[in-house]
Parts: sequence; C-alpha cells; structure tokens
Amino acid sequence: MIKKIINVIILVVLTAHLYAQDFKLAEAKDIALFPQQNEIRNRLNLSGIWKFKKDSMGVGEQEEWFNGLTDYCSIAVPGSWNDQFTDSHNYLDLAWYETETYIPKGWKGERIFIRVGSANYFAKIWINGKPLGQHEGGHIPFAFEITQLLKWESTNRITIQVENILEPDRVAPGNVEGSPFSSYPKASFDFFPFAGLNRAVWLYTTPSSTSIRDITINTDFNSTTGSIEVLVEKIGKINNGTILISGEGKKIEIPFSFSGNEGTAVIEIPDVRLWSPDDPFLYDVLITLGSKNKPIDFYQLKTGVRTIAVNEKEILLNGAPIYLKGFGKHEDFPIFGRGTTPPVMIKDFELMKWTGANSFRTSHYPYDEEFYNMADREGFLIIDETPAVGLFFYDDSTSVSKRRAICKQYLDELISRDKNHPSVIMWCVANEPFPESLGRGGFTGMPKAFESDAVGKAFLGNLIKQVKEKDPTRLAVFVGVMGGPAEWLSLSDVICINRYWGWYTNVGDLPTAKAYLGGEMDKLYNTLKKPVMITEFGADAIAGKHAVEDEIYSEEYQVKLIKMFLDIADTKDYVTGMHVWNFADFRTGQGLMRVGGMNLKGVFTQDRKPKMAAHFLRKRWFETIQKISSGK
Ligand code: GCB
Repeated sequence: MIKKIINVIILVVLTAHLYAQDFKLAEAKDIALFPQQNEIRNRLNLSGIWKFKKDSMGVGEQEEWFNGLTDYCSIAVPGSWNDQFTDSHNYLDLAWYETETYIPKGWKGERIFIRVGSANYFAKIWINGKPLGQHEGGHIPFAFEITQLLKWESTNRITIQVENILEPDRVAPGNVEGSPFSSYPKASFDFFPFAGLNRAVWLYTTPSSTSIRDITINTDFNSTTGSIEVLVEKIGKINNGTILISGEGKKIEIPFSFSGNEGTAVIEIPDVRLWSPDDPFLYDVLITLGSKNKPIDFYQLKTGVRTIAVNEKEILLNGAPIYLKGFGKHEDFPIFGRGTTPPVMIKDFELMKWTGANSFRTSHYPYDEEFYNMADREGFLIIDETPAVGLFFYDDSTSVSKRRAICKQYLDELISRDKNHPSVIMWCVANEPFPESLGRGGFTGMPKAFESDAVGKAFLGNLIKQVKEKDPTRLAVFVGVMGGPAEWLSLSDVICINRYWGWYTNVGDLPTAKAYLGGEMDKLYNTLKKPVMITEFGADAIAGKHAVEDEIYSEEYQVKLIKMFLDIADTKDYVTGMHVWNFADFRTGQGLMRVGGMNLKGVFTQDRKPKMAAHFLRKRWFETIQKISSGK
C-alpha cells in the first residue's frame, strides 16, 4: 500500500514538473534606467489596443492561453480594466492580455528587454508561448531580457496574465477581517483596487555585450561651487567613459575609468545654479561608455543640484528652511481608473501651481515616471511613497514575514527607479501601519496578538534602515495613523501624521477638534523633538452642497476645517509642512461612508473642478508667499 502511495506521489511530482513553467523573478536593477531613444539605444512603446480575456475559473494556464487568446475582447493599454467594460467594475481575478509586434530589423545584435510600467497586482509574462518572468506589486515597473525568445521576420506574441486578488498577506493588504475600511470590493485601504496594465509596456534595447547598467547621481554644493557625483555601473569589458555636464552655456566634460564594474566621477560646477521650487534648474548629464570617437553606449539624464536635510524644527533645502504646502494625491480618473492619463497629469500640475502648492505625496503608491520628470521640471517636492498602506503586524508570523519581504522588494525597486530625481526629497516606507491597540479597536476576529507594537516598531525600523543604507542623501519617513504609537514615530526623520480631528472624531464640532489638535501636536513635538508635518487633514464635501452653520459634507465646512488646521500649524514653529487630503475626489470601494463609492475630500472634484476649498487655498498659500517675499 505504502509503495503504491509513494509511486502515485512520484508520478504527480514528475507530471507537475513536466508542466511546471519556469518564471524568473524581476531584478530591481533592471528598472533603474528608463528606456531611452538615442543614437545607440532604441525603444518601442506598445500602448494601444490589446486583446483581453477574463479567466474567472483559472483555466488559462492549463488550456495554454499563452499560445494565443481566443474569444477575446479589446482593451486599451494603459488603463485599468475595471471601467472599460460594462460588467467588470468589481472583477479582480485573473485576466489575460495579448499583443503582437514585429521587432525592427535594426535591433538585430542588440539585447532586447520588455518593461511593464505597472501590472496590478501580480503578473506573469510569456513571449511566443514561452514563460519569461513574474512580478508581485502593482505600482512599480519590472523588466526582463527577451532577446533569446524573439523571432525575426514575423510577429512576436506577448502575453501577460494579471490578477489583483485581495489578500491579507499582500501589500497593500486586502480582505483583512474587520478592517476599518470595509468596502466592496474588500480592499482594506481607502481607494479602489484598480486592476490591469495601468502604465505603458515598452520594448527597448541595450548594446549587446557592453552597456551601462545603472547610474546614481548625488549632488552637493559649497558656497558657489556645486558638485555632481556620478556613479556608473556597467556590464562587459570596457575600462573607460566620459561624463559631460551641460547647462547655463557651460559644458564640463571629464573622463573616468572603472574599477571592476563601477566607475565614479565628481564634477565641480563653478557658479552653480541650485535647484529649488523657485528655480527648478536642471543640468544635462550625458554618460558615454568607451571613447568619444568610438562610443559603445550612451545614457542621458537631467539633474538638479540640491541638498536636503533636517534640523530639530525644519526641513532644509539647500541649507535653508522650506515649508511644504500641497496635497496627498491619487492616480485616479473616470474610465481610466489608475491608468496613465498624460493630459490629467499636466492639468494636475497646473492646478497645484494655481493653488500655490510646492509639494505632494505619491499616496499610497509610486506614480507613473512622468510625474517625477514633471516635478523635476516644475519645481515640486515629492514625498515618494511605497505601496505599503494599512500594514499590520499581529496576524500569523508567516503573513508578517511575507509582507516584510514584499516591502523590502518595493523599497529596492522604488529607490532604483526614482533615486535620480531632484524632486524626490523623502522616501515614505509606509502609510498608516496599524498598531495592535488600534487594530483591536478597529478590527475584530484577529488571532490574539503578541507584542505587536514591538514587532511593528522593528518592522518599520528595518524599512527605514534599508532606505538609509541605500540612499543616505534623502529623508526617510513613515506616515502615522491617528492614535498610533508615538514611539514608532521616533523612527521617522520628520514626524508625519494624518489627523482627522473635526471629521472622524468630534465630527461637526470644530472648537473641540481645535483644542485636541493643538495639544496633541505640542505633545508630539515635545516628546520627539523633530519637525512635524501633517500629511493628511481634510473633510468630505459634496460639490455644490452649502450650509450657513457648520455642517459636514458642505463646501463651507471643508474650508473651515482646512483653515482651522492651517491656522493652528501657523502658530507652531516646529511645523514644517501641511498637506491637504486630498487634491481631488477619488474612487473607493463601496461602503456606507463613501457616498457613490467616492472619497469626497478632494478640493477639486474628480474631473478637476475647484470646490470652495481650492479657492481658499489659492488665496491662503499665495498670501504666505507674498508675506515671505516681502519679509513680513
Ligand atoms: C487616511 C488614509 C487615506 C484615507 C483617508 C480618509 O488616514 O491614509 O488613505 O483616504 O484617511 O479620507 O479617510
């Protein structure tokens, strides 16, 4: 009998092995350099209409859908799938995307890669029916080399399977029993879990045997001389290169050589023009591998020379205090869902400038790369946040470890992707992690907890440490939930807190809310002696609803609450920034607190029309600018 069972097991294992497909894991380094078109490198944007098929029974792999989809429909890429159809708003299960493309003849002999900008949440890729790679995490790109899998002189089939199943051991955690954000679908966070290929898919090349793999730029200045340190990592046998910095009519070129695969050069810039929101000046940096008359690879980027630091009460940009005025945002627009919408992005920057804002937080996940390029050019300061929203640490240790590993991966990927943007001044490792004490109040049915606050502190502490090791030139923070432990906040370079006095507590009662807010802020500062920033405060307002007296959901109440927070902040010299929640109304799951499946705390509506609060902020923030420039 035992022998029979063993034989069956062997047979099952062998069969599984025969059909098991091997998917590589993505490497953070491969997303460091955005695909670039220059004299040497090529790229092809695969945006457009793709084939699409839902797989609610999970039979696609067994039925080998990667060999060509049948009975499919059309879908736009980029764009979340949820609102492109009439029956898929809440669909988060498996779905398949397919497109076909020729590879240009001129790419022969090059290394060819695929880069997926965002596949939310878990993706697997096949090229011409062959398994390629997989990636977990929906808001960060991933890339794989595909050279060996391609065909020439005929089309190549690219198949991507995506699913967005909400699970407590994923990040952001979903479907958490008793979560305060109980909605349908069961996201345990307060925004809609838009699924699919939300950003562009690119093919791109690098030179075959020798190429630039990674570039890290750090800047500094001393009096009027700036310095740009460029660290280049290469692949292949080459020992030298050059760096050319240009800007303001100056051109400074210096040769450098490699030791192993790394080469560094520091370029000094006399009479440097520093980068800041008032003058977002960018220098061009061109890195060439090989000699000037025989270049092997090029990569060009832009950098701003600036420093960022903190003292006990302030954030210092280029050594001078800077006050952050702005918003927490979302990537969210009707029909597109979380899909990239360039005109909306341009409009958002226009509107942020119109209000007098100088900064924003990429709540609650990294945004499309273009946001960062735009912020570099327009002079916005970014708090760059990972997708770690709503973490908790008191379920089983396997789930905690799984979330820890994903958070670590996200941070590696995020820093790899965004480290060369002058606009990024802080890495935010998590938004509103829940301590057990709050979880017990808010959640029910959780296994009995064990030292959750210590576990939570160690978890967050490790993430902050990881960030500091990888990038000591920027600030590292996490954003604390109302009622969360002050001892966790001691980990953060800036005490970032979300506060909803007058909304979730003391609703409608602003005088009481005001007393609590002021007292709490003083206590936090006096305990921690670090600059404080309120990263979220606000009230829902239904555009067009008005009231004479304090009445929630009215535009007047939203203005009054925002004004109350700003007034108090102005009386505290340790407050270093105030970000209103939210820039625009955004889609959430359906729940009793979310009228029409929307969070209405935007100062603009979802289609970017100003509420009274937007006009109020414009007046208020421009007055501050005038006061500062007139020295009052
Ligand atoms: C928060 C969360 C944010 C929510 C917001 C709200 O604290 O960080 O994701 O949308 O509150 O409006 O409830």
